[in-house]
Amino acid sequence: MKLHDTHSVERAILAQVVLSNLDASEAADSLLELQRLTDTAGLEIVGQLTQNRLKPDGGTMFGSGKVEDLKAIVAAKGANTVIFDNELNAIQSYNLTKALNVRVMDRTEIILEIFARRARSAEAQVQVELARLQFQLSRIMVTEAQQRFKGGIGMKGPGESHLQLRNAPLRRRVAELKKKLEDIHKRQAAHDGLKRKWPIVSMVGYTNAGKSTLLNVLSGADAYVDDRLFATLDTKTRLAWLNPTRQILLTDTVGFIRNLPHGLIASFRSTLNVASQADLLLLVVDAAYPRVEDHIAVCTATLAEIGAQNVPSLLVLNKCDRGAADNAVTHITEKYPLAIPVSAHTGYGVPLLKKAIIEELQKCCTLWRLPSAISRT
Ligand SMILES: Nc1nc2c(ncn2[C@@H]2O[C@H](COP(=O)(O)OP(=O)(O)OP(=O)(O)O)[C@@H](O)[C@H]2O)c(=O)[nH]1
Ligand SMILES: [Mg+2]
Repeated sequence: MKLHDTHSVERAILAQVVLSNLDASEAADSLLELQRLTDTAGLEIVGQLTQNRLKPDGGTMFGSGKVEDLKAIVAAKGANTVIFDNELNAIQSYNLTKALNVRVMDRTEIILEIFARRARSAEAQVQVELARLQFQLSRIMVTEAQQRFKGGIGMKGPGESHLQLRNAPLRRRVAELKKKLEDIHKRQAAHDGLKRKWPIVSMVGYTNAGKSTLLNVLSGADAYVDDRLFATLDTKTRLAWLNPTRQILLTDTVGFIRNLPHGLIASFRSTLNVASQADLLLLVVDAAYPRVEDHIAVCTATLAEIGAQNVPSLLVLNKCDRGAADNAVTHITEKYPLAIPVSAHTGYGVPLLKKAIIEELQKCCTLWRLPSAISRT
């Protein structure tokens, strides 16, 4: 399903500066992911350009010659958008927009765009609007500082009070949205109190790893599944039977990705909090993905960022029905012997996964310490 209608498709050129600390395959991978993000956001990719640099150009990210090349590609391909895989600061974004005369975005903006289009629940919509406004304000603040600098150190630039006035509605809206979120969370907290009869197992992992598919398999739910990044933005919680005597609450939530914008993490903190408040995490990865260890590393770092690093977890290697997963499974189970290979599509490994969840919960969940003989039925 395309999110965009075909008449208004934007034509995008992807741009990437490969810095010296990135190896070639990592850079290629990041660009491939940007392609998927761009496609998910409904833009058509009509070209791409990369440049190797020791460090980014402070004013335009690419060097000046490469900006000219980019300009030529934009004209030749009739593009109206340029998307950088690298994070652009306000000055780079401003200069590039001026030089190229088309819309310039970076990875953060494209992720924000996807989130904005996908947000369905009131909570997700407020969280995304907040993240977008804060992003917008952070860019304006840098431009303001630049103006002040031009006006002379310590002096107020001529447009400063005007800019502050112009930003006042944005700041008011931010305050309003924060209050709205607080109210939503208060209502949720009251509701969540009722749920603590069962252990909470939260599925986390890289976007597109198959979390929602696994939720459906384990609980018979009908969560939305799609071969696109960020199919899920809202937390879904379902009751699941692990065996005739054991029930858990299983939650599925927004996926992780490398360089997940900090503003989004902050705005989605309560959605992501299901992970830090869980009794057990299922860290789901796509074992058929060639650089699956990178995905594990991104997930581990994101879990630390949301304060869930100490929650017990099981590593779940999904998509084992795909031949490409064989090597990864051998390699990863050597490193993580407790990792569980499964296929949410064929059901392979699911009984073992249920058993492992029971065993882990018996070790770590105070709600749930029954004799192990019962749990192993
Ligand atoms: N081959 C194979 N494909 C799978 C398996 N599990 C899920 N998929 C596919 O992978 C894609 C993503 O699945 P989702 O369940 O939406 O993944 P997710 O982790 O919830 O993704 P986000 O919500 O975007 O973070 C879909 O096309 C699924 O059909 C599996 O075990 N094997
Ligand atoms: Mg999902």
